[in-house]
Amino acid sequence: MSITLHHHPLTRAASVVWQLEEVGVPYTLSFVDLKTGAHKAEAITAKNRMGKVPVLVDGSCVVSETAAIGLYLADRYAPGTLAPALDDPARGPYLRWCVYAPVVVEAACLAKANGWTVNTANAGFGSYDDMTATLREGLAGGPWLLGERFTMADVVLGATLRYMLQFKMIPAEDTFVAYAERLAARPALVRATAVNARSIAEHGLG
Ligand SMILES: N[C@@H](CCC(=O)N[C@@H](CS)C(=O)NCC(=O)O)C(=O)O
Repeated sequence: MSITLHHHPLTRAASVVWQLEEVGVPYTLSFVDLKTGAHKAEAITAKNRMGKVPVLVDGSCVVSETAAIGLYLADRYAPGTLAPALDDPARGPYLRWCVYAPVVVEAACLAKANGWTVNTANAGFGSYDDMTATLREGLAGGPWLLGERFTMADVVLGATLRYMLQFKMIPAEDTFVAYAERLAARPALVRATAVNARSIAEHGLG
């Protein structure tokens, strides 16, 4: 089977390149030109009705949503390593952190950045301060979310945290910065950054 990532290097698709490099499977990038609206054309909307990237196609399997793509790749290509096995108790926290990134971290950061006033009891992402405290505690054991074990949860949540730090949507506290530095040293992230940089240059996005 061949894997194609519908990609734009300045989007969340960049972190799927990191996911792919971590699992170590061959893949092809298919550039989606957001400027020309290519993501709203049928080639993409037939695969993801949202008309958004990333979209991953692996043979007859189509997956969208960055966290879901990470979960898929780890289960399919790195079971027992990047994805804890189904009967491993670590599976619980693993799934929790993968879902926490888009559902809580992203949403709480967006709410704060945009000054949205929400009822934190009803809003699933709760309060920004509870979110940062949860992350702080989650990373306290380190070096990774599951302690000594690096998993796809570190890629999914780590990519979100790196983005939030870059755009100052999360405070540059030692715990968060040190975690981001450990992630930046991952050879797979170094390779992914080079792949994304080549795509930026190739498509004149620099
Ligand atoms: N929840 C989706 C979000 C995907 C998303 O918003 N992608 C953006 C780029 S980062 C996009 O395609 N935006 C173009 C548009 O919506 O017009 C995920 O996590 O993958």
